[in-house]
Amino acid sequence: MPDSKQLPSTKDQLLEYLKAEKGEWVSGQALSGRLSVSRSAVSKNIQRLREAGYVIESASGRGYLLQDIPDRLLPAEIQDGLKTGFFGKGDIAYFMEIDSTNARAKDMASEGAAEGTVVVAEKQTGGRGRKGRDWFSPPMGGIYCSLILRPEFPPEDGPKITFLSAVAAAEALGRFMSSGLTIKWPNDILANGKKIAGILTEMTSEMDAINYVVVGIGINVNTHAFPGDIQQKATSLLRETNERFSRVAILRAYLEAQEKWYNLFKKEGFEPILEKWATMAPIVGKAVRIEMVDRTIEGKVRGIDPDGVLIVEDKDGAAHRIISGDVFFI
Ligand code: BT5
Repeated sequence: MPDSKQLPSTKDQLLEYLKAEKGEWVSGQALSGRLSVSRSAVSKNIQRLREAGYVIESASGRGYLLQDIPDRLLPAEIQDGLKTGFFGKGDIAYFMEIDSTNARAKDMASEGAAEGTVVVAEKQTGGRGRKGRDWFSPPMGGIYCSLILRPEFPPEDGPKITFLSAVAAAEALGRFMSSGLTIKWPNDILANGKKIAGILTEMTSEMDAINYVVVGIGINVNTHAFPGDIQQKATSLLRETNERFSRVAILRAYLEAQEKWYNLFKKEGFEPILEKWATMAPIVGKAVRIEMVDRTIEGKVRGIDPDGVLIVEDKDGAAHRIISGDVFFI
């Protein structure tokens, strides 16, 4: 598997040269000279780029011209201009179709994949939410991405990564949609009250140390329509703004924000994350119903404790500490 220390492949270098020419023709001879490979290796790699969706014209006597870059979450596109130190800088495993990027990332993490490794797919056939629920993952409409973390903090801090990721995702989306974004405890990003992104954090740990955390995020970007059961509660950037967006640009923004908040967490702890989270998650004082695995309670949210636990007071005045569940505003 390629890592950040390996030289870029001939295909990636070729792409870099074509991009640098910004719409100008480049001769096959010039490319073969610059890359120190044969003319036939140039044409073979041009073919591979075309198969990946790049539109490259060729004409005898003129050479090659990069006409269009596909709207795909290709590793070379994600890394082009990515302003992170390690998230997405090493391995990016790319799939046209996969069951679940989280499942793949967990396999890779258990085989030793480094922190910052990213798994992306254009489509998921078994995209998952919490408690085994489905995540609607149509081709090219959204971003389906999982990120491997290896934090050196105790397992009880693991769930805080969900808060951190929600803040990062909301901040990143805020660069593309200026208002209407909120966070719903603990893992939903809403746009004007409808779900635009969801986060699934999965972790394996020993008694006193985390082995790895996989943060899976699904963001609805250019999705036009949703199936019946989620039609009323799901939305996308396209539906909210009537504009199509570059999924690569959004993914880059998310990786950058995720790394920024992760570094802050490591340096200053959970407080600044929770503070930011609270400004984006209007829940305190709200009447809610919370459905948990074993029970449902109704009451008023009194606050969030310093660990992100929701404090809900029921009609008899009893306070409940809720670690995970589904919130419904009533
Ligand atoms: C989540 O679960 O919101 C976490 C979703 C995480 C998906 C990502 S995609 C990349 C990575 N690989 C995976 O396999 N998963 C992660 P939860 O809070 O349980 O919400 C699930 C519920 O949201 C479903 O039961 C539906 O009601 C609704 N839903 C399903 N697909 C949706 C979509 N595309 N947009 C909005 N809502 C959706």
